[in-house]
Amino acid sequence: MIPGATDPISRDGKLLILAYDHGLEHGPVDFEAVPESMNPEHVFDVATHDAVTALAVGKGVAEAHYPDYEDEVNLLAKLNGTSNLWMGEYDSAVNWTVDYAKELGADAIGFTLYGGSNHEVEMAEEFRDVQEAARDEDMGVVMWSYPRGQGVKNDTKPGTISYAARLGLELGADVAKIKYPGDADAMAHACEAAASTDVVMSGGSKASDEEFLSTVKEAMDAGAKGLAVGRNVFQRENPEALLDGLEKVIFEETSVEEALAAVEDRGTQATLD
Ligand code: FBP
Repeated sequence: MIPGATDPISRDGKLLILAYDHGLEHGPVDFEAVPESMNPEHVFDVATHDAVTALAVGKGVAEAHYPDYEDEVNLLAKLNGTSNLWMGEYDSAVNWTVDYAKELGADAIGFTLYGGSNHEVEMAEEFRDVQEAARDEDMGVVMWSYPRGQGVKNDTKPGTISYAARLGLELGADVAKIKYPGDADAMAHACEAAASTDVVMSGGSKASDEEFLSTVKEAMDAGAKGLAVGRNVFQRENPEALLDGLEKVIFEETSVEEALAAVEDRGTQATLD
């Protein structure tokens, strides 16, 4: 990590990245819960919430929609990604270059690395090119560090998640986005393993407000610098309410109870409106 690299996508050194690359990674099925989330404009609007420090999207969505939001939203260009329509060892296509992301107004770049895949070597070499190009442009680098594939038996085992966090440091990411390893001690170990690379927790499938905010709180207390979340925000009818709660826990370091009260307040307000 180089000093200041995450400044354009963080607030007080903390990050809340809204991820919206699911249309590519999972397909439109992820938008069924809240049909308006199929339209990128809906999610760009959500990303204007004060709590969101960057929106992570792929090339096509950025090209079509970022020009309308460049004054209000920080862009994290997710450079590689692939559908789940094919079968085989984990891999991901590099769909756009750092230069093109910069041209579209990106503030930082994101890249998935599947450590443990039979394609890890090629992916790490692709990451090298992207990371060095990002350094030339003074852009921060966020690694989606997801150990997966033939070499990995359990991708949320504490030792595996700590290794994922460490890969972020070793390969030159400013931020390593990792899955929550199940408990606070394991998360603290992963944050230690990442050393000077910031760690953010990956959101996962939709959970209740209380469950999700409690896990985020645990991760923050264990040393995480924030969150990169998709479904837990855009699969909610009132995503702004949960973002109010996340803002409390992440940036104001409040208790979960206080964060839940903020979620409820916004819900009540929506009912009155
Ligand atoms: P979620 O918060 O919805 O889990 O999003 C985080 C993310 O990394 C997305 O950027 C990506 O599309 C998705 O998870 C990948 O999920 P999976 O674990 O199925 O590969």
